[in-house]
Amino acid sequence: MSFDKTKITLPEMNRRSFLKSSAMLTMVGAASGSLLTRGAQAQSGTKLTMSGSHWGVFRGRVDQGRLVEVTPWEQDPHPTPMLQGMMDSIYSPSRIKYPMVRRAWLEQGPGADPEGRGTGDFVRVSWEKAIDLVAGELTRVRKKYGSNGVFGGSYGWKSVGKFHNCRTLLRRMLKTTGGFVNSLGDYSTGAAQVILPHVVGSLEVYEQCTSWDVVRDNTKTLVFWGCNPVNTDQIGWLIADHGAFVGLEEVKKAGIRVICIDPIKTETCQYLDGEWLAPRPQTDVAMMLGIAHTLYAEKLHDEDFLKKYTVGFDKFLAYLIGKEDGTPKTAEWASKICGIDAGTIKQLARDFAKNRTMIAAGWSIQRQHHGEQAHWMLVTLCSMLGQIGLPGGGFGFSYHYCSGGTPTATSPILGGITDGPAAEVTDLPAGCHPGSTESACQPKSNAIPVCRLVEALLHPGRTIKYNGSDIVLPEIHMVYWAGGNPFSHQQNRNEMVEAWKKLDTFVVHDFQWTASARHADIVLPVTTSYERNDIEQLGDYALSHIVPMKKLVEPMYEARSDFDIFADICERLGKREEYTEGMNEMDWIKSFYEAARLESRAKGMEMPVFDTFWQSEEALGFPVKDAQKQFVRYADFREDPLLNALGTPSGKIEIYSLNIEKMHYDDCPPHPTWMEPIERLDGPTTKYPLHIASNHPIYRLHSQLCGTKLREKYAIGGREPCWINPKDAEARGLKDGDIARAYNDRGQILVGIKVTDVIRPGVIRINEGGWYDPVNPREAKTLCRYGDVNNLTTSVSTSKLAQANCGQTAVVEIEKFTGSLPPVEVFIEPRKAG
Ligand SMILES: Nc1nc2c(c(=O)[nH]1)N[C@H]1C(S)=C(S)[C@@H](COP(=O)(O)OP(=O)(O)OC[C@H]3O[C@@H](n4cnc5c(=O)[nH]c(N)nc54)[C@H](O)[C@@H]3O)O[C@H]1N2
Ligand SMILES: Nc1nc2c(c(=O)[nH]1)N[C@H]1C(S)=C(S)[C@@H](COP(=O)(O)OP(=O)(O)OC[C@H]3O[C@@H](n4cnc5c(=O)[nH]c(N)nc54)[C@H](O)[C@@H]3O)O[C@H]1N2
Ligand SMILES: [Mo]
Repeated sequence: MSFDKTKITLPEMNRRSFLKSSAMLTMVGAASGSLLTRGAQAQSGTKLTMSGSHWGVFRGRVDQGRLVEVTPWEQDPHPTPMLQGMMDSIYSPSRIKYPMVRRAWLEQGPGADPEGRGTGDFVRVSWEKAIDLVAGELTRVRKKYGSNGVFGGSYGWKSVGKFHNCRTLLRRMLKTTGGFVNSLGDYSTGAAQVILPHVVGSLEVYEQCTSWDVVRDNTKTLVFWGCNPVNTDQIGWLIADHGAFVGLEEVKKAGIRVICIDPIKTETCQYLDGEWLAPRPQTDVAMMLGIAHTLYAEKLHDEDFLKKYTVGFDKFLAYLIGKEDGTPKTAEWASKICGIDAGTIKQLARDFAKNRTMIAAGWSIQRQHHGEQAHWMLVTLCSMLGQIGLPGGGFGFSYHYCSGGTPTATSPILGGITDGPAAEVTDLPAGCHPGSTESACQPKSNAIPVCRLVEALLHPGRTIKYNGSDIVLPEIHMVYWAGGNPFSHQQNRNEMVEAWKKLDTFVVHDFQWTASARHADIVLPVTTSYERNDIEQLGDYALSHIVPMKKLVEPMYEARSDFDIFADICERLGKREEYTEGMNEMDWIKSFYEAARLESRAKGMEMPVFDTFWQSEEALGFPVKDAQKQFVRYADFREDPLLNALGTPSGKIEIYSLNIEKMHYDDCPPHPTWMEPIERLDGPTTKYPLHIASNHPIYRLHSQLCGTKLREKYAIGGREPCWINPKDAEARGLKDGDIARAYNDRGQILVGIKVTDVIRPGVIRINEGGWYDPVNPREAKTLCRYGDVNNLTTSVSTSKLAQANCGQTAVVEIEKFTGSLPPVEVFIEPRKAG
């Protein structure tokens, strides 16, 4: 089976020009001492405007007010094909044109005909009216139910930009006007970011990794454990820098041994000619235990490291060798669970111990039931190997995300709009500083774990456990979303649809008719970031440039920016001045830049005045110190574990956690433990024969860009693709191009079949982010005709510790669809809207 369609190659041309220009820039910066480095000027004569996105820096060419061409920035080492979908998002037929209100809600009031949500019966209203309705409803709900009646957690990937940060702008509006319920954590690393502070004293998942240069020069075995950087490093939370692609290319050139542990032979595995091991999904902890047991049995573990840098190995050991529960976690034991043969597991232990080994782990392995255990067990395994803090050894939890491992530049932190006075921020999770806008760092009071909103709607007043505390789920009557797509990202869609019926009001800001907008009562059309000005940094880890994000085209139809909409709502509630602080878009952008300029000066660098920067059509570059290029994670801890103690209670790596012990959670024991998920491939209680890997999509950012022409690159028969192994396809009489129905007790979706041997038998792949397109929204568990995988996933939480989502926990059956095919309708505006 050829893989060409999805194979992402690394263009040599771009790479060479990247090296040339970056070398030149460093020289300019070094010679002048203060003068900052600047990119090449745009060719004179062409009207190119610079901006940036999750997909990278680009220049847009505008002809008669219309964006006609998007060119990746010359210094992008590996532009992503997704950039080409961006232009279409401005002009796609799924664009929301006007403020819209659901007819029943408008005519009969909040909460009317909740079953009618999603049927598309909207009425166009004026902006004036829409603002009145939203402001009025906020007042009504707060008066009747208190500020806890309004949920503004509004999780999502929005767009880049320090000013038009719609989620923060929403919280700012809700805080200014009277409070709301916030969300805790995120969907990406919900389990790992709660357990790892107990284990290594920091969130770790969003921490810089040992640099790619150090890996290239020192690592002998590079393991990608559920980790696919060639796909997932295409995007950034800030503007994507794509530095990891340079690192991957170096790894390939150096000929380092690569092992990929993944149910799919990933693009990364294929690019690096890696050895592919495909365990049963959700059994990684068992496989790691098998490796750990072999290390111990063959005396390959590093006792000195364990003694000096960790606590609790003895207690874990009792479990590992079976003293605690009578079951030694041997390679043979692990093999029965994970499906990798015992000989291979043992050999991995020997190879890891013999050579300098770096384990790069992705996050899918913790986005599953008992997901906390995976990263804890990986840290434990790496502690036994004793290479943490050595060049090219240990673990890295962000190589696949925002190009972790790309050295960090010496640059100022560019501030952004905040959600209000920091003084109100109390009771912060460990490792967070007040005023941080990170979702992991929101105060715990008046906040619920991000994926528990559905549970709160279904069971208001219920007390749930969370990381050692009790949270009483509030009684929510109004949900307000800006910058996310909950009808895409939340698991168990049909349960969610039921829960939503309890709501009086659902308000959504978006620029496209997503499933969330379709299920809203009030829909407000916003501008894309290409229709407004902003400013942003390049590279979450690299932080190498400050990028002017200049408006390319005028707002389409009646779209307005989130900021302007919220300012008007605040005005209705008498708070405009507090909200805007008397400043407009350019005032704010300039203020962020000027603050960075001051910080920069303190670091001995001189940034140009704002107008020069803004007019330049260039990203402003900052130097990278050699020390950063040679960065080794945990080198300082290894060098002096007392002076550089970790943020854990013991200051060391905690293989056994007394804090977790005190919580007495039956689903999160105090040391890493193999725990059966509620369902898995070939599991003891499993009802369905196939596991779904609901991975992150290759040509989308979640649901973003699903409504664009990029869909032509991957849709099969107009539906979301489903990869399936030839054996499983044959057993079901399925062939390439067929339309099939995937189903379980939770729901059913249509998908287009792609038969491929890069996927393990027993596993199918349906990416997250396909737009939910219910055939009949009034009917329970109705068929989704496009292929939103979250109709099939479970909403169970990882455990009482993190209460995180389990998007990767789902088993299903699939069959050829023989009925008459319902046409997909989700990519145009709702039929009855108008
Ligand atoms: N089964 C399964 N489910 C998953 C996952 C999985 O692996 N498997 N992954 C999970 C993860 S890690 C994540 S992060 C989530 C992602 O879930 P989301 O972050 O909710 O997904 P996006 O598609 O990025 O949604 C962003 C929305 O914001 C809108 N938007 C963009 N810019 C603006 C703006 O300026 N203003 C406004 N008002 N709106 C804007 C976009 O049009 C889009 O509709 O999904 C989660 N769900
Ligand atoms: N192109 C693209 N890139 C993205 C995103 C996107 O939507 N599109 N989203 C971004 C975001 S918000 C996030 S959080 C990150 C997500 O980053 P990750 O969570 O790491 O990404 P996934 O694609 O969910 O999974 C990574 C790999 O794990 C494998 N896998 C799945 N289940 C298992 C398992 O049980 N065991 C093992 N060993 N492997 C398993 C999958 O086959 C896949 O190859 O990606 C970011 N990058
Ligand atoms: Mo994510």
